[in-house]
Amino acid sequence: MTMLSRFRGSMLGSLMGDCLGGPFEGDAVVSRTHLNNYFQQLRDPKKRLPFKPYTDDTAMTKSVALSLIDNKGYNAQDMAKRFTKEYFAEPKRGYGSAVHDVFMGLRNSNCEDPYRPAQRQFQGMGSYGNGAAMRVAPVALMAHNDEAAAIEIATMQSKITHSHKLGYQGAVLQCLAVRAALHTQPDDLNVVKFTDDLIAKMREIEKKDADTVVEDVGEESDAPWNTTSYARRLETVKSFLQKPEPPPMEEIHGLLGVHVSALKSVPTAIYCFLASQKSLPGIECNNNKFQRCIHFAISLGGDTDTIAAMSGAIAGAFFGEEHIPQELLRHCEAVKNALSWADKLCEASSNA
Ligand code: 8NA
Ligand code: MG
Ligand code: MG
Ligand code: MG
Repeated sequence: MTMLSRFRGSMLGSLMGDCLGGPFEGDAVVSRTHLNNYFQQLRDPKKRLPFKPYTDDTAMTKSVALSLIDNKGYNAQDMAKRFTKEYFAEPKRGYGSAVHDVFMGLRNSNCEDPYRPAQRQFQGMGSYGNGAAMRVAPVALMAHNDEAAAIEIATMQSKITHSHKLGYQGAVLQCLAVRAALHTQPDDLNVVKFTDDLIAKMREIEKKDADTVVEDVGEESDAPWNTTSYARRLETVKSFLQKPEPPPMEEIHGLLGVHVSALKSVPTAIYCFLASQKSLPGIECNNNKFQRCIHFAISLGGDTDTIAAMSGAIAGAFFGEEHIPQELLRHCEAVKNALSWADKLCEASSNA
């Protein structure tokens, strides 16, 4: 499989998760029967169905991709300007409720300090939403040859909107997962080793960030900053993968989460990708593992578009364009655009 096929797979996977997951965003429960019917209808060539628009996940991914391409690397001010322009051109793409203030601040200051408005969010705490992680896949593609650069750019692009440690660390984890998928041969995937490698990397990153640790008051509280460690969440992912069957939904919700916070969605997206390597009870997918991954992510409910977009970006990078069902893609908005971002990122990254 070529790197270009993986780049295209990742951009299409992210787009598809966003478009197909969108109709379920915010649903606490998604019926298995309903979801199987949904996918069956989408795959039926005779069915005429409403077109599935993309949301903020893809709108922001587009800005990250085009900024990296046109600047041949990271340029904070340019990226901030693109986020702002995109938002004010189409503010109704389903953005998070607080991020509007960042775009207002960026527009009013003409992006003079592209990090300043984000630092003011939530009384100076910064946002820990998953908005920086959901858009990070192009960084993994652009910096696929350079892990240190990938971590640095993933962090800095986050801080334009998400300055809370859990916001930018979540983006770094998602970026590392896409990079790992790009570099894993399909026959060589060991789901436990894949998770262990991410745990080791996140331990290292969390250690370096330890000066900004927020007091850990245990697993029980609902506030996401209380379980501050991505490495710990990934340990849970590993324990789930070691069971013969996925745990009950309540356990996935309780221990990983399906929330708009990065901590309670990025490890979940990684779990969806890894768990879908095997058949999953109640998920009908014509034995297509890529489809299984998107389908499983949506079946968890909650922030469905974003979790499916993140797991789709990882799965697409792993399986490549060839494994993404055309019958599903035809329902998604902006497929040609996503392919052009992938092609240009591939060219730009090989010249980097
Ligand atoms: P964000 O920065 O507004 O964060 C998302 C939410 O997380 C906030 O609105 C808060 O509720 C909460 N939050 C974040 N940081 C803090 C904090 N420090 N203290 C207390 N609460 C906090 O936006 P974002 O870009 O991170 O959001 C991404 C999500 O928004 C994605 O799921 C995306 O699809 C979209 N989204 C849209 C809808 C919709 O109605 N269409 C619903 C949920 C999410
Ligand atoms: Mg969406
Ligand atoms: Mg969205
Ligand atoms: Mg969402």
